[in-house]
Amino acid sequence: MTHCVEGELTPQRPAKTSCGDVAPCCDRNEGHSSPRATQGERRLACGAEHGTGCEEDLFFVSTKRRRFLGMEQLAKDLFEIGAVKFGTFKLKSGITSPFYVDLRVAVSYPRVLRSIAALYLECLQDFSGAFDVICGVPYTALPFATAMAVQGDLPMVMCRKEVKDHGTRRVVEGAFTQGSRCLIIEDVVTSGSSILEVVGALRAEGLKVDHAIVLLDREQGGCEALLGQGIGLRSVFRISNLVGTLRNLNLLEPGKVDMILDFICTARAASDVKRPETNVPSALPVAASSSSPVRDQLYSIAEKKRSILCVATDVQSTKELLGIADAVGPHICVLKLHADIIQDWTTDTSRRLRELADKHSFMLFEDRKFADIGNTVVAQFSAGVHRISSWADIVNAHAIPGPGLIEGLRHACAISGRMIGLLLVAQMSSKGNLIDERYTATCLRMAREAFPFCIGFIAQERLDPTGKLFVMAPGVQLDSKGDQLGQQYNSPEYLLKRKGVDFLIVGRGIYGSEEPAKAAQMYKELSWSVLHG
Ligand code: 5IU
Repeated sequence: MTHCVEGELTPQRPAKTSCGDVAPCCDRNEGHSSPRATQGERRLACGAEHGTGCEEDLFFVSTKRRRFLGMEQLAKDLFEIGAVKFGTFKLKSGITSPFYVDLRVAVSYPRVLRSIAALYLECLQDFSGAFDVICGVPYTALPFATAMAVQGDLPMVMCRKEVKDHGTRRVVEGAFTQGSRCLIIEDVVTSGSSILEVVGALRAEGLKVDHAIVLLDREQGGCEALLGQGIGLRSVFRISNLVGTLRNLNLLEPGKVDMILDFICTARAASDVKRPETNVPSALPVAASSSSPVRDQLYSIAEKKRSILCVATDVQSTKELLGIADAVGPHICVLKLHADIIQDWTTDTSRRLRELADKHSFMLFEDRKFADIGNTVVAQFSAGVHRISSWADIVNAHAIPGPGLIEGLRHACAISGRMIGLLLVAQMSSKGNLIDERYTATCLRMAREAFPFCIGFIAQERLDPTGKLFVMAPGVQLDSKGDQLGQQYNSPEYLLKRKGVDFLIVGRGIYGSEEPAKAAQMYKELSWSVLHG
């Protein structure tokens, strides 16, 4: 599995030596690496063994702490040597940015260079794969990769930017064999294009490349672009967490921090949200194992039943609900409901609904749209008449209360012992709704941070270019443009082909029709053929 992650959150235990000692690949007390890995251990400490003893847990905690301290010190150093500046800067693209990053100056500060190498080496421990060589992206990352190679005792290759017109005319210098697994080292990622250039050259020479580490991710879509090309990116810092660290160190005023975060969000919205309306490929092909069991189950059902259809059942009695569920069951991958509309809801309703979900193989989506503080949603999710966490497979929430809400739901989900996926409401179908592009972009950021618990969005267009976070779109009907209360309908073709959504939610178009089963079959076949025809 490859995904975009940052350094401090998921430290792994270090590799063990052959005699069983814990042997960190970096000497963290010094903040730099110890060249303990031998030739034979050159899997770069990626195959870390996980013990169960409590000493190891203590080690785990202190590893995390050491990494955090290393990052804090480096953030301070980068600020002090002027590698990261805040003010008003005109970028090459013409955009005015409130921050500027130029890591080239780091080569003049051996201690900073050592810290950079040590933090890259720390990141290595988070990979589950193995690497034979590393390769720095020219030019700024070359000294970084070299320092890392020396500190970590890692073989390196170099990829030329320009090929000489004399001599060997080699593009990749150094010792490697066909199929050697290469890890890319980069200083800063914006769009990901520099990394992709090097990946192309390395792959053309027969090296296998599927991971990169970057010191700083500017959070402008590079991570997703790389993922789209099969490159998993790990970053030591993302710009938002570098800025947060500097604020915590009192090196940045809160007002400036807000301005910078606004800039990051707006720039990301421009790269993520404003896409051309034509030829947006649907994400269904991105069905490979995603590390989210709920997402994987949904995609597996969708593929098996050849259905991307979710039926919304806004009916008021258990009898109607179960009747529709049984009728449309064979044609859908998800049944969406509002339990609070059902007048005679009992635990028997949820039990029988689950039986139908299992019988026809569809998932249950409670459209509860949680929107309160974390503490309250925990209770709304798991207690009360509906006890949603005991039967739902998917729930949704508004992002407006902030990450505490997501944490609360995740916590309640863990307590329930069931696998439940969350969708954030990032856009609405109703006329005059108050959601704007910035809010949507913030939802995207929150969802990425909450993956794999958060698996996607309720929205009207594709938001995550990689398709990992999918979109279910409500407001779908063939025969109507809307209702009297602001609902707006689009056709399956428009939403799937032009807007790149992944699943369609159809309510009255199906449960309001004379023959819901027939209508469901029609929407199922139509949407599947739009997608694959
Ligand atoms: N729904 C919307 N639009 C939204 C959101 C949810 O229609 O923006 I968020 C829900 C409401 C209803 C279903 O349960 O999706 C759509 O039903 P109709 O197809 O009957 O309009």
